[in-house]
Amino acid sequence: MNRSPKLSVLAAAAVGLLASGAAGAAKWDMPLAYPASNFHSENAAAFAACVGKSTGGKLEIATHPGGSLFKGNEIKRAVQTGQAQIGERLLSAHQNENALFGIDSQPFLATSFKDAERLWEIARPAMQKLLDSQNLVYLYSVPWPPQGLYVKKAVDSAADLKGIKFRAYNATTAKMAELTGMIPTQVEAAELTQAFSTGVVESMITSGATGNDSKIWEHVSHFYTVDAWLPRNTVMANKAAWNGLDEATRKAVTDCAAQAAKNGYEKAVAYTDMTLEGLRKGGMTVAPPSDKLKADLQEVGKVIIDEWLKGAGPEAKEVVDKFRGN
Ligand code: PCA
Repeated sequence: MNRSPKLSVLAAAAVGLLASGAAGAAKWDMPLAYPASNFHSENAAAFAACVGKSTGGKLEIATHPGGSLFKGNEIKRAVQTGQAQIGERLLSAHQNENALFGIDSQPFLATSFKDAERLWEIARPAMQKLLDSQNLVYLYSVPWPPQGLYVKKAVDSAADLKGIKFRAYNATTAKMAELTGMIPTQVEAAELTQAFSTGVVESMITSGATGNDSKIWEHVSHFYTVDAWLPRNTVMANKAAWNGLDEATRKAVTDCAAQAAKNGYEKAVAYTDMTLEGLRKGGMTVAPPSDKLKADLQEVGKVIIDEWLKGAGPEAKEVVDKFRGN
């Protein structure tokens, strides 16, 4: 009761020391938006294990898959503000903050794994700088398999899509829906099953992996391998949390991150055919789009990318020019 202010300051300092561990051990929370069994989440768990092991427990990272700690659309802000020290996010969903975040989701710009990697390598310095300006430290990034179209019936052209309720996950998917006469609603992957079961949405553009994650064959019948783009999940840390690590720990994290980028890429490639097979096993028709459907989507895609470029800053334009070899 009579504790002098000086003593309570000392006590608080002692508590602070205990919380961060006398030997400087730290515990980080890593929110993930996708289910534990998803390859990105498995990869993140392996990354966390790698960090724990190579730092001898000096930094322990606890992953929280399925949007259990923060929902997909909350993760970036949570890491920026330090509510979580590290997290994984589909950055293209933040294109409204800066056009550069949408670079990986421009229709038919990079449609193969190789091109998606090349595009990302070109974009990376600008992306790292942008994240840094937002209090975020870039650690690694992994592509999703190519994006295709899920529908409840056979479709031969964009005209067949008119009036369909469509699940969007970023600006490009929403715009694609609008321009083909569909009605877009933003839905996080964790809420997909519910959105399809309640009829809130009936179609989407995403990977075979996400279709498998949500047993989508219970709701739709066709998957067209449009290969529209390969969006990415990016793992980033809060800058203050990062600066609080000693040099050796940072090196361990960076090394584990490089390994995770490599492993994640390989998993994404392997999951492409595996998950399409999963859709077939679920009873779905998996087929390439008709020439007409592909041409229609490419036409719409051109409108989207041209508009995006108009609103983009010089960095994004430079990346695209370099990628296109201009
Ligand atoms: N799955 C994520 C983004 C892209 C993908 O393949 C999703 O549908 O939310």
